[in-house]
Amino acid sequence: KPDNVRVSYGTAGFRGNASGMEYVFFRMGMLAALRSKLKEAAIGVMVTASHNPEHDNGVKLIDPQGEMLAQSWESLATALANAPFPIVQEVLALPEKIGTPCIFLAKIIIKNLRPSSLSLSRAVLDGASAFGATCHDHGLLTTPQLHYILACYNGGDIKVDEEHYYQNYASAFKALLNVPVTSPVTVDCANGVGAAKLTKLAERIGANIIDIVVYNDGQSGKLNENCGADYVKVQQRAPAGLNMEPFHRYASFDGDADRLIYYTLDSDCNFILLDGDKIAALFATYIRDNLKKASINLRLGIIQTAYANGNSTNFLINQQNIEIACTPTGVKYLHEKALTFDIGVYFEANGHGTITVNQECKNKISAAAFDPNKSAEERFAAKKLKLFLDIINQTVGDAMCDLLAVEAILQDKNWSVKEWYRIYTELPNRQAKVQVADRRIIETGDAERKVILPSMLQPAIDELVRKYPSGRSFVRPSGTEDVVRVYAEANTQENADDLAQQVSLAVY
Ligand code: NG1
Ligand code: ZN
Repeated sequence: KPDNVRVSYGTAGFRGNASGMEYVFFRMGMLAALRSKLKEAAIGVMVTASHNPEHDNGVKLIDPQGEMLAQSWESLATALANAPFPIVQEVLALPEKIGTPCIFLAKIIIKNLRPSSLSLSRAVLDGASAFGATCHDHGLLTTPQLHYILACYNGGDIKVDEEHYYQNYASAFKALLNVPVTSPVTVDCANGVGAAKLTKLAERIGANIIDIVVYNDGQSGKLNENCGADYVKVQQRAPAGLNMEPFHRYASFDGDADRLIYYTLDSDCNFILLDGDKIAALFATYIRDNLKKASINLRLGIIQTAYANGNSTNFLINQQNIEIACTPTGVKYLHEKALTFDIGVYFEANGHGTITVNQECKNKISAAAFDPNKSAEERFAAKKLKLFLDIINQTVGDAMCDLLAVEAILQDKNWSVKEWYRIYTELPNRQAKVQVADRRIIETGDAERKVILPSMLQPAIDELVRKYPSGRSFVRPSGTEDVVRVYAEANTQENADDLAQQVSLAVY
């Protein structure tokens, strides 16, 4: 462990340049073993740096039901990762000292990808084994597959494997669709793990039901380089080399397949993005409409972050009358908030999101599908809703499941991508990043929409924002990169770009 380096468990665990990070992974193996012991359940360890470049890597822990690591343990993870070596040695000697055999009731599940992943996964396994944990290495998986497998395992299905995932979602999708999807969807898999996995899922569903064309399958291109959901969202352009035709459906995953973005061209060949906000709007309105048709009264909410486009928020509140909540960036916050609704639809604008439904509500919907006191139309809507919710991976945002869900809704509504993107028009926006000496001096409040410290920064941003019609801007320190992120939106692209640049200068 280098003496002068401090790492912290951020938005998505530990992440950074892979070289010299073994000690962090080893210690996270130790921590996973401890947590497994405490919870008397399997804990997941995901080795990935998602959409970051190939030379980066990262590690995050997954709690027993497939949820993110409890926030109270994040500071323990940070403390252990930064502890001086002798302390770690003492902790390692703990089992002998307390005289208990290192028997763990659960397993640690590992996944790996990048060139560095093999040795870093090894470090996790070593750390966990040093505490006597029994480890199950599941090899390559997408992040959401690991969440799913872990939740099933702890639910009692100890034989669960990857194939189980495909069978479950392929059959759920086929049960929902009454006729095949008529036109193909092309999916850029960011040269990541999603390519092989999506190919398998598509095979299980069958090309006669849906034609999924995999692009960027990792055979020639580099992971996340000029492709993938983050590239498409931030650059607002198609992955390099993709030949697009107007109104065809294109989608991008990120490197570990937990983000999904759609896009297309209009008749003038303008690039049209359908991001996480638009997916959330599609899901939420579909659920709301079917709840209404089935005469089921449940509390539906959408959870967004400050990155949600202002017009998506307007559309949902003012035109659709759907309840909205806003949380800080990071799926753990969105997920937690979603659980406070009967049905929660949460999405980050970058395409990471899912739907949560509590069991009682699921039962209510299932019961309505067979309720003799309801009309045939009501029962039909309830059944459709139940089948729709079956194709959602409730543990975490899952690009493959979300793709199937979008495809199913479009098919059911007989919509092309055109009707979908026209539900509202996005305000032009721009994301930028600024390198500063220490990004941690920036503190934010109000779900990251306001800067608290340094105190002069927010008044400066307010003054800049006032100059632009429909202007909005905020800044926050990234939890995964050593940068401050800047977001701006305004009435025109030029103004949004300009505002982002002015605010970047104010940060600098
Ligand atoms: P940071 O680096 O904290 O902005 C990014 C994303 C998050 C989340 C994490 C985890 C944006 C603006 N930020 O976090 O939403 O997805 O990565 O991958 O997209
Ligand atoms: Zn990801």
